[in-house]
Amino acid sequence: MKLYMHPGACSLSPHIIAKELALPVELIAIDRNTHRTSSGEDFHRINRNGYVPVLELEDGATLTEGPAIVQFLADLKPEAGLAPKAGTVERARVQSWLNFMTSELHKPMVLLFRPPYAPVRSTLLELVEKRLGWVASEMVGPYLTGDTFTVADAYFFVILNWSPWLEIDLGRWPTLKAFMDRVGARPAVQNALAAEGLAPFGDEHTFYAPPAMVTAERQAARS
Ligand SMILES: N[C@@H](CCC(=O)N[C@@H](CS)C(=O)NCC(=O)O)C(=O)O
Repeated sequence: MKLYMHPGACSLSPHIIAKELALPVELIAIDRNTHRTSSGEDFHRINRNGYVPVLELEDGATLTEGPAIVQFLADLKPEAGLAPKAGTVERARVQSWLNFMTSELHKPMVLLFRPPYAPVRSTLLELVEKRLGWVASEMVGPYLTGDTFTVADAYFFVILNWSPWLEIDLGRWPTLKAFMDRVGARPAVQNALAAEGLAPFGDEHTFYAPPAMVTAERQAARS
């Protein structure tokens, strides 16, 4: 299988799940400026929406939309328990979290990265922080649905990892900071981060960024 991705973007979520399941996945990085692969292939021919992640199966079929991709991967090895059996209330709870992540957090956070949305930045930020506060108040176990790590946790980890760039202080919610550290300590997560060339940064090594950004941050801290 091939995973079309940008380092550290939402495509890191299915990448983490592939590592958790020890599924061989070839990473195909898309140039953010040219929208091409390193071999020059036009990414819009693979996903006409132009965004990652895209999972390409062995027969050439493609799957888009992160929440669908992670469930597809988890169902390849149900014994790993990354997604409960389809049709159960437990599975619906995981899907509920995936849907919450994609619509209530991922989308407004992506807009916060885009200059045209600068005029509504404070409104978007307020909404995102309200939603984060709600998740923090809902979490009673180490993971979103309780004691078991699921595909929804990988997605949440990736989204939370964007906090420093959006100037969201995760320290406001110790539960979420502890969640980041807990998920970041998983060997499969570390493998996926390393494979994307992402290194820990900041005093507490909670977040991960490409080396160029880490170097810039260290230089800024020294000056
Ligand atoms: N609805 C899509 C959204 C994917 C998405 O927002 N991808 C971003 C990276 S996190 C992207 O590729 N942006 C580049 C672009 O839109 O050109 C999903 O959940 O998979």
